[in-house]
Amino acid sequence: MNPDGDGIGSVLGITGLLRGLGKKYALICEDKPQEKLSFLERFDEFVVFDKTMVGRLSFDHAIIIDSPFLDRVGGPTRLVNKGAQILNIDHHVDGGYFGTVNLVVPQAAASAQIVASVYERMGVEFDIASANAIYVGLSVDTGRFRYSNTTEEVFKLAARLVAAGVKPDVISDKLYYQTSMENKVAMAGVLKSIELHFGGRVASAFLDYEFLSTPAGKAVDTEGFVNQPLSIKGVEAAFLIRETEKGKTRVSVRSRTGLDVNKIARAFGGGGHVKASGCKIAGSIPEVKEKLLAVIGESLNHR
Ligand SMILES: [Mn+2]
Repeated sequence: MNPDGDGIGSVLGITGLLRGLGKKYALICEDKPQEKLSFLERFDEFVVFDKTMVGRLSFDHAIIIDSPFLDRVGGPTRLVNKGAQILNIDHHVDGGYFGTVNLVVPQAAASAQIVASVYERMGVEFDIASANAIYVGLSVDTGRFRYSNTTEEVFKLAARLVAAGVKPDVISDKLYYQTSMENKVAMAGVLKSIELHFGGRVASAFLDYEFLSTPAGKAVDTEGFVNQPLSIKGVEAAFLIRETEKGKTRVSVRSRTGLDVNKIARAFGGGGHVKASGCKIAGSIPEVKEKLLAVIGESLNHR
């Protein structure tokens, strides 16, 4: 569901291995992959799940990448036969270890890093399509090589990918510097909505249904918007509320001091990473904001 650049990059990243081994495969996800990733080779191989596939397609082997729980995969799990072998590749902190084999490495910066390690273990060279895809996963999940997960290992892998032919300037441009006018309008709305709480330690922002239901609102990719409230001096944690339907919201929560936002998202049935998590909360924007601030306030008090 809603695969990000690491999810898509990792899946495309492993196709080079599968091809090399002469395997037949299909790339299936619940939601349409982000258009901005369409520059990646083999992107067109992705198919979006639909119910008519059930019974028509079935698999005895599945590789599920960058998803902490089987629930997060959605419809495609219905194509996996009972007793099938599942390889679970992931780096989420509290993964469900739902695979027959679990290649779950919470210390990894990105699932793409784990995919790359499979190449290395098998002694297989990266083909350029897979190298580009793995680089995308690495770049997206390290916040453009900026977060604290940007380790020596990450740079060493990036260097190997560049040696394999990846052009960092080209990829950065495609990923981050080809936004739409709608994106700028939405960003303006986010900036206008920013509020500070708890003496400036927490910042909130939102996009309401009135905007998100317009054609411009529907077209916009809000990934990274939460970094706007987060990047204010003194702010330890920030959240962005997106009212996707009347009375229903999707929330992104971020921290830059180690305040565990995974715990905060989990309080609402969501989850993710210590510094980056998400959840869905029912209610109007003011209600959701109040609920979140109550839980965040608790966490701040316990520090
Ligand atoms: Mn990831």
